[in-house]
Amino acid sequence: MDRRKFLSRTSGTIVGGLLLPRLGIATASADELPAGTVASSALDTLPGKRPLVRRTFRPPNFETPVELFREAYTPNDAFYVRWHSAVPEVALADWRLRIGGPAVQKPREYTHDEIVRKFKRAEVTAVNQCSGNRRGLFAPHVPGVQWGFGAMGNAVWAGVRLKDVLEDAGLAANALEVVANGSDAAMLTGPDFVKSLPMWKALDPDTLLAFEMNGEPLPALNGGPARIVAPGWTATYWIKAVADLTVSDKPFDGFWMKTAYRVPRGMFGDSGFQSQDTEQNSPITSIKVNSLIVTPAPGATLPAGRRTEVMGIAWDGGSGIRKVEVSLDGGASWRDAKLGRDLGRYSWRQWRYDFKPQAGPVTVLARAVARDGATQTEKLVHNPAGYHHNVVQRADYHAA
Ligand SMILES: Nc1nc2c(c(=O)[nH]1)N[C@H]1C(S)=C(S)[C@@H](COP(=O)(O)O)O[C@H]1N2
Ligand SMILES: [Mo]
Repeated sequence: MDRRKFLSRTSGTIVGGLLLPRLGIATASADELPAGTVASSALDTLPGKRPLVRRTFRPPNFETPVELFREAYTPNDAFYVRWHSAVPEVALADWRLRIGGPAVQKPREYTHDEIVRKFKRAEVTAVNQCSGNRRGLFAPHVPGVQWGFGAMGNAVWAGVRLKDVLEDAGLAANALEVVANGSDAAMLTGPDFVKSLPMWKALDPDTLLAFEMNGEPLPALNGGPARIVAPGWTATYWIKAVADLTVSDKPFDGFWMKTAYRVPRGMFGDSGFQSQDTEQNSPITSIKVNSLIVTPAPGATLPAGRRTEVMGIAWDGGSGIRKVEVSLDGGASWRDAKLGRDLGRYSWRQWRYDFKPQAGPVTVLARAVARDGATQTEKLVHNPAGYHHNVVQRADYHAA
């Protein structure tokens, strides 16, 4: 796959709301745009951001240029942006979090001050990756935002445990899901963006109500004043500008749960989200093990006969990275790359591989193996909404 060709390509017009009836999975609706919105891949700026790769302007969908993944933590001003709606702007002083619903004993409302005074600070380093990252690489093409490699980033998220806040409001024995809603309103063309989490994930001590990203207040574009951080799960669950939590005793059946963000049942293993599984499909949940070759950029000229270092990153849905293997002979033999510092099981991990290329074409393959034994796929596992692209990475160079 030639990344330069991909990045310079202009994606087409997105068709809205295509539904595959057999599986009951919405495709374009899953990570989509209203019909008629024109996608483009120009570098462009958003307030407070350095130039990012623009996929759509309204709503703002911008990805991080791959070379920025050289950094262990993705800087806030380079972090990708994905909205289904206009971006809400809420001042921290005006922000409130309402908790209620049929499975809450003491429905109530918190200010930011109350939350930080009452609950212990908590922090997690985690990859935030859009479910549709790399969708633009799918062949055959699938509708939706035509993301390249940059709908992801790694950051230190800080705030309080979602568990502490939920337990303070009193959970009833029949609590099944926590439904999170942000203060963004629905676009004219689509339903309000609302997502639910199973209780076990909402109560996981690593799941946060976060106010900070890399030591700074969350930028509004990335969900300030507060967002859900569900480490290991794709970013669709990381509700931004969160305003409302409903603890429910029934499976939440809003469009973005029931119809969108789904994969054929069993194609990617157990979802871990039983109350949302149907016979045909499951919600997309945890991130699949993956890697990325960051430098040198594909297409670069390498110095023949001299030491060259390939650098990349690898991550998964929270088991951690066991090893990254590199092949220089088309997959006939593999050698371990050197892993960088372990920044935590939800973080990505840097890796490096040294070699002396011989003059001529050079192809580098990279594949990560997670601690749970999972590895990347050799061929794309095609699915209607374009999720979980974790094909073994390939970069083509020329040595001279
Ligand atoms: N309120 C709200 N939260 C949201 C969304 C949204 O449209 N509205 N999009 C979700 C999706 S699909 C993704 S990929 C992430 C993107 O997070 P980021 O913009 O901080 O990179 O936010 C998630 N949280
Ligand atoms: Mo997403």
